[in-house]
Amino acid sequence: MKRVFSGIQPTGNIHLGNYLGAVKNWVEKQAEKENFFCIVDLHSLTVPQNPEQLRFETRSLAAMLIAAGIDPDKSTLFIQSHVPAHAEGCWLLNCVTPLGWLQRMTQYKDKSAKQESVLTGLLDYPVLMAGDILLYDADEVPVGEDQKQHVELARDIAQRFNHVYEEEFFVIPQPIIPQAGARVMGLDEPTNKMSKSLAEKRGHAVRLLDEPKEILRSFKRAVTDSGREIQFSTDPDKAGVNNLLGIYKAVTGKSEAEVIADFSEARGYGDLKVGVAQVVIDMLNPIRERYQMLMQDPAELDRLLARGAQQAAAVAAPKVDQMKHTMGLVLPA
Ligand code: AQP
Repeated sequence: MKRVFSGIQPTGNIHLGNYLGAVKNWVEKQAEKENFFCIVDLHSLTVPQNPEQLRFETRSLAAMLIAAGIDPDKSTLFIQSHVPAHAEGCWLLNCVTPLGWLQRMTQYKDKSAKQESVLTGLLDYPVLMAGDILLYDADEVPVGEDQKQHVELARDIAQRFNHVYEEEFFVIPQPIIPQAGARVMGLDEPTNKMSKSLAEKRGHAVRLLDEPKEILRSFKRAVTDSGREIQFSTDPDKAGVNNLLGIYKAVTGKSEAEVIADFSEARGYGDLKVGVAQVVIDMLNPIRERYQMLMQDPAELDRLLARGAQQAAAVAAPKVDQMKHTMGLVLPA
């Protein structure tokens, strides 16, 4: 059975992009793989956070993932900071990773350009992520398109470690990018990806906890173009329509031809927007209801997360000890 690792930050506002690009695929393949799904709270500290809010968002995300279909009996679901091997692994991998590799990362360049003072953690983000994956000897890392470069860096770091210290020490992981939903674009700006940090902006994102009325409103406001043709297209002027069709395709699992056939009677983009909103609302309704139930029992959530952390540590702690030994550190007697 292939081993899977993937993570998600507890930074609030989990949106349709996170769901279609990552979580939905985790759930669908859950029974076929050995899974480690991690709430990467240490990653979220790479930009300033409100401590109370972060604590709330961490439990809220756990509830959301379970509500979305992650079964804690089939998958190991845990909080990154509960397993100290992640922070230790990051330090050890920092000591084999050239600085230039990190400075070249697109996400670092984008995010640092938007901030006056850039935290060291933001530059180091992909090394922490590499450790997350490599500590579990994960074969596959299902992520959205935006994280592909980071998984490729994790491969490079693993290869360098294997070359410097011990051949085949780390499994070289593969990024798994979904065929549909890999890059959901902002509804207000369909040439940029839907993003958590913009999700408070009206009409940008569909958040998984949005009420049906709000979802419909967001889709009705979606930016399209002045035409009428409902077709998949790579033309940047048609990015809005393409995004709506892409969302419909990812939600329904239909082929492009079937998607277009579903809108053959549409009288214009208005019908398309309502049609897409409807499938999204139908998909999210049961998830939102389950989430609300789970949030009523925080003790049970904490219990599940503690069990997940134990299962994760049973794999990650010995691996980090092997890393230390391989790198020449003395393990405690
Ligand atoms: N727009 C997207 N389309 C498809 N997949 C996406 N992912 C993120 N945005 C999209 C995927 O969601 C998973 C969890 O990512 P994360 O927790 O690291 O989220 P993020 O990248 O912080 O989220 P945002 O929305 O991208 O936040 P900001 O505003 O900080 O840039 C990953 O697998 C990711 O690929």
